[in-house]
Amino acid sequence: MLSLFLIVAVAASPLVSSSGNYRQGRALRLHVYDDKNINTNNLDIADGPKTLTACHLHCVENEKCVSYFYLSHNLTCRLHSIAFQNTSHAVDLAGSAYYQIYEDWCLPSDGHILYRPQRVCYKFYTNLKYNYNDAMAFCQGKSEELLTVRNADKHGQIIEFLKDFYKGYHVPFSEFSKFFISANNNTGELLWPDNTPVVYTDFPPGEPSHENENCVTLLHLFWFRWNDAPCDSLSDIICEHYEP
Ligand SMILES: [Ca+2]
Repeated sequence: MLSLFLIVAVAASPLVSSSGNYRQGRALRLHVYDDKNINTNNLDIADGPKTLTACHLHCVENEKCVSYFYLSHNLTCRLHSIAFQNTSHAVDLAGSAYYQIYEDWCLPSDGHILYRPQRVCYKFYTNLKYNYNDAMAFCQGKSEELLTVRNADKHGQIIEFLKDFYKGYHVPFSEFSKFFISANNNTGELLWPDNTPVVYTDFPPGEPSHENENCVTLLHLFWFRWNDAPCDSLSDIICEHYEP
């Protein structure tokens, strides 16, 4: 499903742009969502009818806005806090169109997702299974870094995205996804790769469980809260880069 989605996204083209005092937010229309609608992860329904351009500006002005649905038949504009990644839970709705916000340093056409409040750009890889060292090398090979989660705001955005991403999938218990973050405990203290201590954590009760678990994953089973895990276990990958 993901690879098909990305191919469709590449074929789309930016239709709306803003200028002046607004951030350089532009919007990519994802035609795979034409005449479909998703009414979750809502930020706001703009009061009164809006033109498409006004809807776009309404989103760009709201830093938390990642994407929007626009309904041409009644000029309705609805802002969303995540970038939807599949249509499995969309409903049919004639005249509905879907747009994702991007900036030049973070392009949805190659599968990246922009989170403007922290000026960070993510890409999710769910078909790869790497141990920690290979995950670090994989992201560095793409001139990116393995995911860091230094605060609750960023973690919350990732959780919201991942919960939606997996909503449409049947996931057997044995295949619950997990994503390494870049922190490790190899020196006896949990550190980020730049050797700064990990301050924000979100381990549920019973974790960290420690034994030979020097790396950390966001675990589907825990709704993407933290779990210490062996560094040689295999994980899906989230790479990221910050605004240059
Ligand atoms: Ca553990």
